[in-house]
Amino acid sequence: MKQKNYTYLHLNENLDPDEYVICDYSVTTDLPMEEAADSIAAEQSTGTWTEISTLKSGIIEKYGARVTNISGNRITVAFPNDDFSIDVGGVPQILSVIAGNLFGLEALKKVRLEDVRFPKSILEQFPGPKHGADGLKDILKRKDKPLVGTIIKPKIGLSPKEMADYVYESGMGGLTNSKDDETLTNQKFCPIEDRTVAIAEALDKLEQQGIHMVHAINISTGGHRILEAADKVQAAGAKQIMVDIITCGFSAVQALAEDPSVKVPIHVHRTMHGAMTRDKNHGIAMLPIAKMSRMCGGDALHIGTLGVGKMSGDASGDMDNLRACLDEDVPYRKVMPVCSGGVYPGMIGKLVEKSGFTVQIQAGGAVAGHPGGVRKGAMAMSQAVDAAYEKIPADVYAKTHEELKAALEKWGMK
Ligand code: CAP
Ligand code: MG
Repeated sequence: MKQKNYTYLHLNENLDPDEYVICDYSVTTDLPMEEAADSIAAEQSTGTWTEISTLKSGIIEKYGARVTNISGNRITVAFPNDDFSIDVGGVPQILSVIAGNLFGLEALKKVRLEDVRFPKSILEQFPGPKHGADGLKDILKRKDKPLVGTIIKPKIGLSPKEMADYVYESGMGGLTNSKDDETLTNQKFCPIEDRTVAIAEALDKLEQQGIHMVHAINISTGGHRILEAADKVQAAGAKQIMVDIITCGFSAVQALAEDPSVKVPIHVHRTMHGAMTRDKNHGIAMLPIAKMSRMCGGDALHIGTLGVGKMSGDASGDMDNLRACLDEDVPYRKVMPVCSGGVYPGMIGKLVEKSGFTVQIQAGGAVAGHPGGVRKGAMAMSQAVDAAYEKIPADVYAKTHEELKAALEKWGMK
């Protein structure tokens, strides 16, 4: 009898997935779930907390969100395509619809956006990666094995020359990638142009020895300056750029990916995502973030460490993120999934067993913290990836690889 009063409930209705943006939410509430779902659909589409005289007939039918499923505390809400802006490809407005006011509704204790499925017409508005996982592999001339990289540590405080030396040593040790850390951008102690030039020289020196490596320069800055920052570092020789997608906004990545002047791959860091993703009952799961990062054109994306590293996150959620990077059902190139955060050689076997070989494995502490220094730290990481690729346990491989052995002695096996 109640159901009749729930304006937005269309349970078990079969909708054309090309006509709606379809979201799954988990909801914690003392209200009956029907009521909670109805209030979310109302708030995020045509309703508000009371009846209103301006809601003319037909508006709800055309533009109202439809709750199509309730299963325990999980609900599915479909938003008609017409609810989204005709200014094509705008993440901010999409987020305001699917992940806006609902988080603050007093009637709900918690709400989490778990997943989103976009119709073809919206997917086609976005550029997707210019290079993607395959493009990165091509640039690095590394066909089959996982990429293996480092985050230069300490995060801040090194000079351009010290960073360039670090990159050179990493390349000599066998790493394919290195990157700035998320808090390093353009500080006095390490101006971005000087750093880019110094690192480009180190990369050239490696290239002359047949070693292919890229370093991602963190250009994260205000949206009004992001393209200018990309131009500046590309002119200084950057081979890859990095953007902190949550702090800069999805649109920053999209602006870069859509601009023809940006030629180099974009490494997407997700610092601050924990504020949204960590509470399993509230916020936004990483999966929708991963999907939108790919839509906006990120070439590589941090997805977590599949349950083995230092950052919170669980294996199954991280695997969902990985699949969102590699999924072939969307009209984009694949994204290189990046596993980073407390990674050390003794855990790489387990990691790669789960991830497969299309992955970039990264370590900061475990490279700079190796007892033999950066080059040996890089060698140990690279050896651990080789061992995983050949499906040889790291401790067996370490018998003939002393750098790996030293790393296992320091940090153990996982
Ligand atoms: C890793 C890292 C990355 C985290 C972010 C750090 O360094 O540079 O920012 O991986 O985690 O500062 O912690 P270590 P996530 O290898 O020294 O841990 O990718 O999960 O957002
Ligand atoms: Mg970091």
